[in-house]
Amino acid sequence: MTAQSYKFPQDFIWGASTAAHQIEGNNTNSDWWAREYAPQTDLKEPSGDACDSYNRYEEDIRLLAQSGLTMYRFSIEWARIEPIEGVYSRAQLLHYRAVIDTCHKYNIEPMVTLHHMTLPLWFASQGGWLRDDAADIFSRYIEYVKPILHDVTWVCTINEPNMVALTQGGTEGSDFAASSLPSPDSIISQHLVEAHKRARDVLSSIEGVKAGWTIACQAFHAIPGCEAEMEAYQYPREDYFTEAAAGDDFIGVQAYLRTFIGKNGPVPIPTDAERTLTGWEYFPPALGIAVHHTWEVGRHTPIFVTENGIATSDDSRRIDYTYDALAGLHSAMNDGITVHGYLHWSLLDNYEWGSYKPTFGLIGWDKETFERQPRPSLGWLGEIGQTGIVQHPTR
Ligand code: IFM
Repeated sequence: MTAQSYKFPQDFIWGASTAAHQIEGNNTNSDWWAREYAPQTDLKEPSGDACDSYNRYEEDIRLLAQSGLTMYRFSIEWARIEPIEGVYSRAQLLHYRAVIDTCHKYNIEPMVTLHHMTLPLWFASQGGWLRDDAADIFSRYIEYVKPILHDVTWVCTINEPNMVALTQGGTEGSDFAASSLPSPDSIISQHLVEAHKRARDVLSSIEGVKAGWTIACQAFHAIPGCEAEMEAYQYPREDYFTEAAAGDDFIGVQAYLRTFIGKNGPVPIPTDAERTLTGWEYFPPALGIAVHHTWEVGRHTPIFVTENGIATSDDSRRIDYTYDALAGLHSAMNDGITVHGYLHWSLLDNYEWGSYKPTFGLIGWDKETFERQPRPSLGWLGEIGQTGIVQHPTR
């Protein structure tokens, strides 16, 4: 039996995502760096040089372009731009402008994230998102960055605000989400929504810009009879943030896994279920489910899949997972949902918040030399980027 192939619209955008702290290396003025190198750190390993993408970004963008993909989502690191409160680095700003220019040089459309998990250490030490003036401080940073975004269309204000609120401002570790999610801090949640709206206002003066934020979607399922418990669990951890994004230019959906909710909250993953290297259940339909849910809760705001992927040491499993996830996405679009594009997490094996073991990359790299090692999944996805046709190589 041959597997089905799926044709996506001509103007559908295909690409891959990364985030600064997870690939650049030496993000020394951030809260994460301080946590990683604290004497009693709770993390398995520090980020160190990461994959040195701070210096090697051109090679990374070139590999992405050569594969056939046409969009690169990366983040600007606030801790580099404003290492001390009120002290801005012109050189760092120009570094990120060079990354945008490099995207254009290779005909790659950039999608720029302004905040992806890590904070400047000074801001985090003063309470971070708990501060009453957090939105003022964040919008001041965006005012500074705005001039380099003059020809960028797609901008994400804050990555996974729901995870930031759950982790009291960004203390997620690599085992996170393998079990139950902590309770979100409601003050942080409110301040994040305020910061997002203020950021959108600042960005709105850029002609043609499309701004949104990107939400970690869990594909929640209720155990029969526990629908009310599921709603109570899901609302502050996800839907609150999706509702706040209704009417934006787009909502970023980031989906990897599903979570069952019973009478007492999340139900453990069955012991015989296949797990990925993050400990999450292998569940590709999560993407289609999350897209449907976000479309409803976000009151039909257009969607962009800004992250989806799998941590695995078996690249053929990455293709299996992505093929099945894309089948769900295709079906959601056939149901009338507007989706602009799909960005795979991740372009490169990345620092997965405390560990390098969960490998998400379409590209691996040598730990000693940083030599890039593109995997077959990069070529496979790149071809989809060119043809819009999703086919499995062996099924
Ligand atoms: O690596 C993370 C990313 O930083 C945010 N979304 C989920 C990814 C995989 O865990």
